[in-house]
Amino acid sequence: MNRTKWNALVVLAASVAALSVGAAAARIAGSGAAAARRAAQSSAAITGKVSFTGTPPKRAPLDMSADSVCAGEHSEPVLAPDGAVNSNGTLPDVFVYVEKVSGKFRVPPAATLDQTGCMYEPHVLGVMVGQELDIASSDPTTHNVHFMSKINKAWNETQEPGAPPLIHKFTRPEIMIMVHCNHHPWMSAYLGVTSNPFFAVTGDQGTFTIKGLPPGDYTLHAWTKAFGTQEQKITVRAGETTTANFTFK
Ligand SMILES: [Cu+2]
Repeated sequence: MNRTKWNALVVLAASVAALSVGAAAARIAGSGAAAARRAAQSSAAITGKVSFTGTPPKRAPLDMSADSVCAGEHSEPVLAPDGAVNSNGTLPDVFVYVEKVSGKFRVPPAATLDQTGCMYEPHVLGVMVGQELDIASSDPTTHNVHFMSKINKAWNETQEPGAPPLIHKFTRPEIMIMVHCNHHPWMSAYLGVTSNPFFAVTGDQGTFTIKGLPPGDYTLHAWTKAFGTQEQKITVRAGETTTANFTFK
């Protein structure tokens, strides 16, 4: 075989190899997409909006004068978060969750509760039983994180500036656990602990989406600190997204 023919053969062999690698990659990607499609077709989703009617309550500015570090982190007064209404007439910080879903579900990756500007961020959050909660501090002052649980074990722990996150898990469902700072009485957060991963918290658009739910009949709950709680019966079907709205006043 002369050199030109040999080179052509090498190029041909390399092309065949590249094609088969490409085909294998496409098959893997295809099977991933197919698995995602099958999962979406066999599970259900809920989406909705939480609205508010009436006059939004007046919210008092928080007095942070007890700690000059905290006060110094804000150039504008900070309003108490509970009772906030979004500019589009919806509610933020609503904990929406599905009660009693049978089956075993994968525990979601760690959730984070931060302390920044001597406020908890987010103000309302959820974790599943067994899910890790990392409590971080971005503040150059000392906090004392107090989980005022009634069903889970209550605890409180000091966190110095720059300290690593406090890591906790919860063993039983509990709606809701108040979180409080023993050094800064204005600091509050609310944690929902559920037995399944089917929960969401509304944001500045007041909407929520819960995906991957097994088809069935459920009770959907909406918890707010300022406006009470509501629930509604809901039926969800495989491959469908059901709309469920709430209105508080
Ligand atoms: Cu604090």
